[in-house]
Amino acid sequence: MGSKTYEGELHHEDANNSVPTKSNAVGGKPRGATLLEDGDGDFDSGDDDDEDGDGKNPSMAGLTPAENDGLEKPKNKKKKKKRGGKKKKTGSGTSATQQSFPPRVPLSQLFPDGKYPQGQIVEPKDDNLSRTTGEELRYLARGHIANDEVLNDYRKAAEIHRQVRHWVHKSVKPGQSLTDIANGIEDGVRALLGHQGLEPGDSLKGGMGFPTGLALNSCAAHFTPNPGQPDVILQQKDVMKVDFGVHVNGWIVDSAFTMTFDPVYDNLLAAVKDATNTGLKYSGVDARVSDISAAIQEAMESYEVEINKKVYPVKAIRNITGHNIKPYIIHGGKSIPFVKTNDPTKMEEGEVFAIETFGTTGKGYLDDGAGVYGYGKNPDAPSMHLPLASARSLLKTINQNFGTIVFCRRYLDRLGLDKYLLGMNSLVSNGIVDMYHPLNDIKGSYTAQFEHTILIKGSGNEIISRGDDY
Ligand SMILES: [Co+2]
Repeated sequence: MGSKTYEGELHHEDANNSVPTKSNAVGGKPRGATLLEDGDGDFDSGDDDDEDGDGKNPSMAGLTPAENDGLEKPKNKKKKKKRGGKKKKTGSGTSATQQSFPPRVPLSQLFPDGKYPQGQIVEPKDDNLSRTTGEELRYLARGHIANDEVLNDYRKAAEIHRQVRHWVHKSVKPGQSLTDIANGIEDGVRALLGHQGLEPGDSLKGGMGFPTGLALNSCAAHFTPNPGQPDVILQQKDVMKVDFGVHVNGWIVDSAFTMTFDPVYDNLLAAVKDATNTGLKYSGVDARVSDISAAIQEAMESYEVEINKKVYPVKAIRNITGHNIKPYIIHGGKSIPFVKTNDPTKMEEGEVFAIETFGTTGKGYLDDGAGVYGYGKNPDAPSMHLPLASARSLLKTINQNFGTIVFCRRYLDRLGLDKYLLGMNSLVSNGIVDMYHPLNDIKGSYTAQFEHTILIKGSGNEIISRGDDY
């Protein structure tokens, strides 16, 4: 899920310190790296010292069609894929059984020892080295007693993401409706988590990290099917960004890829994949946002793509960014643009980032589209008396089921809610809930996205959502 920057932000940031890109921690103290040789490095939740929670999240929004139809919707029945708990080479889990197709076997059954495979560990670039003393390591360990558990939760969320997207790669085809695809992804995630999220509090233990994004063509991000609106059927010529999140105890894996069914877009996808991998490579303790962004842009804009006999330079989109992630908060206040900036903000030990990039054949600037993508409770929501009973009861439902996790109308419908729009409008107008809209480049353009979640650790960053697909 991308973070939309405020309009013009990138142009004033030199003069204006209050933009989200640099919301905190300019030159923050480097903290040490922790690391154990088995790769179970401690990992600091990053919520200790800079939780200013300025909640300056860029706007997001979403929109559109679909009807909500139930939960279970296996699409193509294909033969079972064997892929029991796909393991990364370094994985320590053992799979007692295999994942089904569509995926419905809870991950805990595939990894009976409860240890989930680690992601890709990458050496930090030399110029981002952080040095840590034993003393610092002990300090971190004391400060973050739940570290191993947190890391394991994170790896579980990532493995669920990989297994569910494996099903997407194999089963999603033109002719299917976006509602069916979204429901299929969400049914898979919830089944593997073992949390259907139908009882109060259940989806706070594990659930969708944000509304499943299925953005087509010029729509770059923040589109999810909504109940009661005309459904959209995936076409052969479409470029679809599949962006979904999985959380375990609030630790959100945010990872996305682009699907196409026509090789004409291959270079567009290659540009964006390269840009995202470049961003990941430049990430690390003490890495500067400005350096990461410049490297991303250079990689992205070294490509061109020919579509319908016209050659387009691939442009990096200027007003949506990667972002850090905090527990239950998808946009933690730091932003990683895909275009050059002078932002001196650094990544810090223990932080989590969603490194995503978007490339386009359009103008490289996104506008809010019609409709709604989703809603998210503002972490700094004012507490106030709400005169409207429907707003009060809706807020209670939100607190019980989502907290500050972004959700969409389909997620409310499956809880049995209806007629909540008036209450929602009241929550939005009172600043308690933020609303997100679809983000579109110009009509006729094509946009693509790739995204991974990376844990910043001085001893070796962990691209936790890395798979053999992207
Ligand atoms: Co994201």
